[in-house]
Order: sequence, then structure tokens, then C-alpha cells
Amino acid sequence: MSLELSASRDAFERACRVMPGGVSSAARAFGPVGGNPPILASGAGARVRDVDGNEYLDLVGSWGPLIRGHAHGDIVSALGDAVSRGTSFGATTELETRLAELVVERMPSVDLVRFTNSGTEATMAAVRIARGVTGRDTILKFQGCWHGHADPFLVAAGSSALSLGQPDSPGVPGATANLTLTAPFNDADAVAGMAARHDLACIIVEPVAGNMGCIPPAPGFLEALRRISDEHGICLILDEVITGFRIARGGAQERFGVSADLTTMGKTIGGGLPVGAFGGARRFMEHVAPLGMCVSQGGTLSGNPLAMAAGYATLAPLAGEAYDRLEQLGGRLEDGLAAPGVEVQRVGSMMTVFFGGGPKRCLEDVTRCDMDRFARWHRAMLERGVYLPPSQFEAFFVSLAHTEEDIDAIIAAHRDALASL
Ligand code: KE4
Repeated sequence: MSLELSASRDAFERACRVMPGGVSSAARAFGPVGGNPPILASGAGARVRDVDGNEYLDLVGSWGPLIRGHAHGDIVSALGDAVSRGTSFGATTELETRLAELVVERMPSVDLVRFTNSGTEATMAAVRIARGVTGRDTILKFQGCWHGHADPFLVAAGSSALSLGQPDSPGVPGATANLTLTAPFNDADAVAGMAARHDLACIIVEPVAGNMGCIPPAPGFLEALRRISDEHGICLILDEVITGFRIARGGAQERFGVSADLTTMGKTIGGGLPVGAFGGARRFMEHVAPLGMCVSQGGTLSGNPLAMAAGYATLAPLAGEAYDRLEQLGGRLEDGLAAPGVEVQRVGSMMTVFFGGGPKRCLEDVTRCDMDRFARWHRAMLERGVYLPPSQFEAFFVSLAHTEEDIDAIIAAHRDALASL
């Protein structure tokens, strides 16, 4: 099978003349899987269409935000209403307060929340607050986890850093990188040892790893991080940019019953508009400028009315049955993708297909699977009308716009793709 991608190829070549790699984010590069990316033109529900007119069932969902699918009527009309009153004020609006109230209501560990324009800004700010309040400099993250592209996180980083072979990015000063310790995901003993030997300001973790492929927390792992943090006065930051409002109404903290000191959010809370947020216990958040010791933080478009309107329209209707539906669709897809030599790891509506290498508990396990087979599978799925993240080190997402028929069509494409490898 081959795809007609001539218009995409021309558009991509034009993009490459003025943008590094022809992309606005490294994760979108098709280098890890080969070939040129389709240049997308539109989306509706569970589908996207490229500039050649090819239609795909979309499992990227803009990397997580589109939990209700593309161009959802509620979100389009909320945006239309907001934009008719202006695009930005640089002042508090009732729209951001309303979304903040929703976050506080659904995340019991969050007393106060502040909006940013990206998840990266949120994690940057959370680490700065942890350092400011604890008076400590050293942080601990996990190998293969991605928390955005701020310097402290580009040490053993996942997602695009891993896909492109630079988990320790050039350009990060040694003095900065040396303040970031790393441990294998799911290795609580390693964390306990580091906490005993170093004065850690914070432990930052994706409660479900989504940036080295989907890796669930081992039983007791998150609880151990909570216990170690309490023992050593460490700020536990749960980076819920992916999992927040995705794997449960109250995110990973609801699903796994472990509370963070600080939580970072993004993606779904903006419904596809630029957004991030950090929030948590009053003892930390009451030092965010202009309060308390005034840990500096700001952003021209933070809490902008369009993202707030889209975020509220996305989240407000999501109740328990929405998550039951996502669980049902995710389970249907997981069952259908299972095949000899294929491992599917899933939490709710986020999942990853791996080829070989057995169960994945940490980054080292992931590096043992067959990356070449993944690349060939990715291309075969694209040729069969299924749009997936172009890297083994990512999760993909089912939305509420996907139907059983869509899931079954993806499964059929998968089986045909496997046969073609
Ligand atoms: P943003 O700055 O991209 O909004 O959020 C950074 C971030 C923080 N924390 C977690 C757990 C994340 O997954 C992310 C961003 N996720 C990637 C996908 N793995 C976004 C895709 C991209 O970088 O283009």
C-alpha cells in the first residue's frame, strides 16, 4: 500500500525552508519512523485530514488535549463566544476563575492553582517553588520521563529528547544538569537511597510514564514516593500534564490514591489551546509571587480567555461515565491490538504498542524492544489510515469521539499491518 502524499511533501519542503526540521516541536519529526510527515489540514471528531485529502483515524489527539475529539461543537461555540469579546486582556477574567474552581474541586490536593501557557512553564514554576520553599537546590527526576524542555529536565529526558538520541541535551550548563539526579522509573529503593544521601528540593514524576511509551506505576511505587517525600521534607511534584483529567476525573491522584504537594497540568485543561497550570498545597502556593516569599512567575497570556473557555468547555461535562467510556474504548483497543510479539501497555485511554522485550517497567526495558519493527508498523498503519505518534517513546490516546466502529477499524488496520511486516 502507498499513500499519495505529494502535496504534503511539497508543503513539508516549504516548511523546512523556514522552520528547523519543518516542525514547531521536535516530537513531531518523523525521523524515528522514517518518511515525511503528513501535513494536516483539518480535524473532525476522531479523524484528521492531510493536505492531500487523506483521512486518518487519529490516535495522537494533539498529544493528549483532545479528549473530546477535534472541533467539538461545545468547544467551537465556547471559543466563538469568547473571541467575540476579545482575545486577551492580561487581567483576571471570570473565565479563569471558573476553570480554577473546577481544577480545585477535582484535584483535592490542589488548594490554589495558577495557569500558564504550556506544561513546560508549569513544571519550571513548580520546581522553582519547591526550591524556594525548601531552600534546597537538588531535584530528582526519572530516566525517560519528560517534563517539557526547561533546562533542569533535559537530563535523561524522554519523549523527543529520547527519540532523537539526546536525553542529555546540548546547551544545558553542567552546573544546572548536576543539580538534577535521576533514578529508574518504578525503582523506589533507588529513590530512598538518593533521598538519604542528598537534600532534595523535590521529586518530580509522571505518575504514569507517557514519554518513554506508556509505563504504569508498579504497585506501591507512588505510595513509596509519598512516604520518602514526607520522611525527608521533599516536595512531591506529580506531573499530570498527560494524566490530569485524562485517566480519571481527578487524574492519577484519584486513580491511584496518592496526593501530590504540587501538581502540574496541561493539555486537556486547554482543550487544544495553549495552556498549562501548576497548583497544590497552600504551604507551597502561598509563596508564588505576589504572595509570601514571592517566588517569581509570570506570563503575558497566562489564563487567556480563549484557552480558559476551551478548557472549561472540555472538562466541565466530563463526569464518571465519560471515564467509564474511555476505559471501555481503551480496553477494546488494547484487546484488539494484542498479538504474538506485541505488548500493549495501557492506563485508561492512554497506551503504547511495543514490539518484544517483555513487560516494560522502566526506560531500560523499553530500549530492549524492536524499534525498527515499531517504525515499519507505524508506516504500515499510516498507509492504512491510522495516525499515530511517530516514536516508540510516546503514548497514544483514545478520545470520546472514537466509536466502537473506529476502534474495530484500527484493530483491522493493525492486523493487516502486522501481516505486511
Ligand atoms: P508542553 O510544554 O509541551 O505543553 O508540556 C510539557 C510536558 C510536561 N509534562 C509531561 C508529562 C508532558 O508529556 C509534556 C509534553 N508532552 C509531549 C509529548 N510527549 C508534548 C509533545 C511535544 O513535545 O510536541
